[in-house]
Amino acid sequence: MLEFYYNPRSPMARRVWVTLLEKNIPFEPILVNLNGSQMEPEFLAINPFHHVPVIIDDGFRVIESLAIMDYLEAKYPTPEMLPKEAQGLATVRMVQMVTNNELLPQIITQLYEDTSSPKVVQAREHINKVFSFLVELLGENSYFGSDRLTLGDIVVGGAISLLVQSGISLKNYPKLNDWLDRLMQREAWSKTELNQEEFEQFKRVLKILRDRKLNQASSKAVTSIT
Ligand SMILES: N[C@@H](CCC(=O)N[C@@H](CS)C(=O)NCC(=O)O)C(=O)O
Repeated sequence: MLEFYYNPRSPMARRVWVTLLEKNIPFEPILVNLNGSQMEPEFLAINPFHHVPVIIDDGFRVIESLAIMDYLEAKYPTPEMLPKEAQGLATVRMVQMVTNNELLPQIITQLYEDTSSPKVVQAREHINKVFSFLVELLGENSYFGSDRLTLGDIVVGGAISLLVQSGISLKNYPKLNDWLDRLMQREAWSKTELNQEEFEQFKRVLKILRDRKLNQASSKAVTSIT
């Protein structure tokens, strides 16, 4: 059976988790505690970059959430979640890339900086720009790039639900608000949504991981100039 290495508080793992549930693919969940066990040799042999999610399917290992989702779509094509026609496909890819490149970095600022700091003000402006762009992309469709759920919805849905939990409102974006409600009514989404306590845990773990990354980057910089 397909093995799914995950942590329930990882937004990247949630993308894959929701895809597995929406496609009704049987899987064995393997919990990776992100408290250091991702650095153990056994897990590093599976993913040398110490990240969840990872899947192993028929002996084939896939890392990187977007690559895993593409793999699942190709191997388990029903229900179809990646439109084949040009505009639908491009829309899904735009949504995925804009989420990773424009939205996720702002979420980090939004979560950890003081709400009155200029960084948060800038982050909110950028988030609003992304929201307006998403409304345009959604158009009259129920989902991004299609009238059925797509891999674009899964990626941006996870990010926007985190933003809403962190206090960002969609009230100025009624179409986006309705779209998020549609997602959250689906079983795969309610099952994988964090409750408030889990959300606070997620923030603590993310802060530890982020500080560790920043420390590694600064000690590398010191080594390279000494
Ligand atoms: N680009 C990767 C990022 C995965 C990622 O950042 N995973 C985090 C959890 S959300 C993780 O496992 N962090 C553990 C660590 O950095 O040691 C993907 O999309 O799969």
